Amino acid sequence: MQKKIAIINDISGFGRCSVTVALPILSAMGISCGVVPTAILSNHTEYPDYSMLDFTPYMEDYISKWKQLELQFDAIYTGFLGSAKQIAIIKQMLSDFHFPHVIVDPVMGDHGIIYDSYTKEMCAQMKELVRHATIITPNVTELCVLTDHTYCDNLTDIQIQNMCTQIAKTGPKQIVVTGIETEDKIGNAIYDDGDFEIQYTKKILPLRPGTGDVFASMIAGYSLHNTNLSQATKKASRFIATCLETSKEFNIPINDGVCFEEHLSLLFQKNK
Ligand code: PXL
Repeated sequence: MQKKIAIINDISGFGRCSVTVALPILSAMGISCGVVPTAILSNHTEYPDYSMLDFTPYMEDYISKWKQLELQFDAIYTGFLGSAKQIAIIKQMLSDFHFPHVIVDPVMGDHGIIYDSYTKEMCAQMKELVRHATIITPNVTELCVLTDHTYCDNLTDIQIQNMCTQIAKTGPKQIVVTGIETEDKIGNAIYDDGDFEIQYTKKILPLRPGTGDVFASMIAGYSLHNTNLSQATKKASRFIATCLETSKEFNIPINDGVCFEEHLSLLFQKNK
């Protein structure tokens, strides 16, 4: 049976992030996708300028139609949120529908810096949403926000494990912490219901916006294919490494994100 996922994320018109990443990746993985937009932007916020329409006022009506249609999903996957009220709307959606898998990518910032459009209130609300998740995929910056730690780019393995344990006590039993940087390697920490490991791979520079969206989309997809979290993380980071090599080879500007289109066939169903 084909699996179905509800993607709650922004539409950034340009720059390969959020919905323009999640839709192709999850579709290639053989999953049927529905989309609830949280905001519509001309381009993502890492470019020097952007315009943004907050979709909050339309979301409740939009979701109520899905309810009327009695749509059912195997999973919900949330990413970039455009306002604090959206969290309340999404929490309501969680109780109105039954989602066996709740994947929350707590998009708030990167490299110690919170994105321009994320207020303190939104970060606080994100912590609340995370409590309802089955899987979360924070980067190190987001891990620090979620656990009330000052940002630090050289956390020890034990610190990361303790922070995961702290979050797991509040809800999500599966956590992947992305973007753990050493000089020449990049790591993902996997916390899976008490088990903990860190997988390191070669760092392929430059790092690019939208990488976290490729990663979280694949983790969402693999959770629906019942791939264990450690294997899913390995496969996602291998795929991203391949795409980053191509991005470099094609001279894709950094802000234009991860060039994944050339490699989508690697995700087709035979590989699931
Ligand atoms: O990739 C994360 C992301 C999602 N959505 C918007 C963003 C970013 C990162 O910059 O700006 C609008």
